[in-house]
Amino acid sequence: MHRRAVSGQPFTQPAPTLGNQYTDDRVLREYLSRALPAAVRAAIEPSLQEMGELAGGPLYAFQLADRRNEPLHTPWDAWGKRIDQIEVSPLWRAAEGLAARSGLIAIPYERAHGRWSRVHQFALVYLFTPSTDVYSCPLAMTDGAARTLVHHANTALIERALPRLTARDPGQFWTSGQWMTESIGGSDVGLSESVARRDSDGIWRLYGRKWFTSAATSQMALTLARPEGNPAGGKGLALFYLETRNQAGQLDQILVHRLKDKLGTRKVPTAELTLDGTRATPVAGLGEGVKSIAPMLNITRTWNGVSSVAYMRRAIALARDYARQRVAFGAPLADKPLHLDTLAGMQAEFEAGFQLVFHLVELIGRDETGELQSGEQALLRLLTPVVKLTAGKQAVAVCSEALECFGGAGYLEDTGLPMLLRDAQVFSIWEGTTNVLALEALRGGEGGGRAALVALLAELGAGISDARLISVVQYACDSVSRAIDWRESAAARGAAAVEEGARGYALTLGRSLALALLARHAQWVLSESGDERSLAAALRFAAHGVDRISADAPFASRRLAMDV
Ligand code: MFK
Repeated sequence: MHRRAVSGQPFTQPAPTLGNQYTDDRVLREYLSRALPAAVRAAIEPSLQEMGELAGGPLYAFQLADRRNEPLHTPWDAWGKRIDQIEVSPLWRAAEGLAARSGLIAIPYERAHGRWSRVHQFALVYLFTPSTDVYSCPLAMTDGAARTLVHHANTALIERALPRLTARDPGQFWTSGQWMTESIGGSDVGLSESVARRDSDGIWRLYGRKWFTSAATSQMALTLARPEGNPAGGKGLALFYLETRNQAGQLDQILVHRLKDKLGTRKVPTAELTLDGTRATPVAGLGEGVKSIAPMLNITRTWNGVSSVAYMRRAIALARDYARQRVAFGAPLADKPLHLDTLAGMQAEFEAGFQLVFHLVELIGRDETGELQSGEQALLRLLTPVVKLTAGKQAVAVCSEALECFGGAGYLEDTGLPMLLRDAQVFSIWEGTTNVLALEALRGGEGGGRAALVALLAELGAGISDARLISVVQYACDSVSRAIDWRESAAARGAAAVEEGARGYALTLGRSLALALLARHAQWVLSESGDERSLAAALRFAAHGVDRISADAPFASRRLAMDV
């Protein structure tokens, strides 16, 4: 409430607060009611309640108190011995134990709720992530590594590592790194220079510099290196498993040069390191490394998408609480039409992103239980990059807007708010930039992916009866048709024309599907309770526009881009 300055005491604005992040989240609760069988929902609800309470209460307080702690790299001990010790922040240490105990990795491998296990896992991750300063990064890679080992059916490595990666006992739990990026090959991984050499005793050893190894404190990593004599390019690389420490507990021929000085994700100990004969085991033969690591990328990209919607939700929850409290020009911001309009726009983007990301989560769950039809397999391949790039861009825009909702306070580090934007900026970069993923979406549409998307849109539309939502879904379908037509006409003009429009194409597919999924959800809510909030979100999201195909430019982009 508005507090006046009395007896010389200046006004102080109460900080925004959070409630139980599960019970307060209408969108999550409605989604789970619609998507899950009642028995599954009842079984998982206590875990969501508990995580929601932690995330909005003690964990959020811990996060604010931990704000200035960052990982510390100590290269040498006092006597000159190389130790490369990395100490993470107290919040991160607590997050690791909580993640293990809550089964954030275990759940989809235990699969207690069949195809719904992925929904359970990612609903928990969605609640956990915004209060744990991107501890989701090592968890994403851990999940990706577990999935990749299972995918390649490497029995020895599965027996060795899977029980650790999926442990619920924090004392047994391992995380995994995904050591892919080299300074020559961030996006173009096939350029990687690391070499794999086989000793006379038959042991593979890796040599090379890894330039961006996130969460360098993991006990194991999956990484790429080129077995000596292999050809250049991604096919000449091989996927290797390594354990970071030897039996004496020392780093196994790994030299940590420094931690990265990043814009955001500052709690994540991202290192530059050199492998100088690190023991490793091939995971899936001695070539096709890029293809072999793809299952890991697809999982980490999904974590990235879930994190994007989780950050949007957190940004809105804080801005909404503040709007109730902050009085300006004679009324709370929550009574100001223009401020409400801004919040409404953010909420619409979030609701659409949420439905999109959790649709991908459902597909993964069904893939893992062998329930996907072949067309849906192609759809999963198409949607993984599309969902990640769509949600990543939304998160940056919504978090930026949220900071503005607080005026100057949103720009002050000790409110904890700027961290939202700095961290959100990573989502469109990490795990493939928007443009690299747009190119992947072009490839992913081959083999039936586009046809499956059109079929899905038709199915979504068929279940809708509200006239307003029918026209919304029609708009989504028309936009996808236009994107597909564009792709065909661009192909006739050559590969450069297709590449030039890839981002607009991928965003159109992502936003159109998000709109249709939101419309389906809004129809369900209308029918269940008559609540019109998701309907309003769908109409608002449609008004933001989902068609991102540009009209063919009269001049080539090169002239504008390079000013030539
Ligand atoms: C909050 C949580 C955030 C998560 C945190 C995780 C932190 C992890 C830290 C990092 O490591 S970030 C670094 C992430 N780097 C990337 O994501 C790389 C981005 N670049 C790409 O994705 C490129 O498109 C790619 C490296 C894959 C291109 O390499 P190539 O050598 O040109 O491969 P190509 O020809 O596209 O694909 C080779 C094979 O793999 C093909 O199969 P075929 O040989 O049978 O034709 C592809 O179809 C297949 N493939 C590629 N991507 C795939 C895939 N298959 C399935 N899914 C995919 N995504």
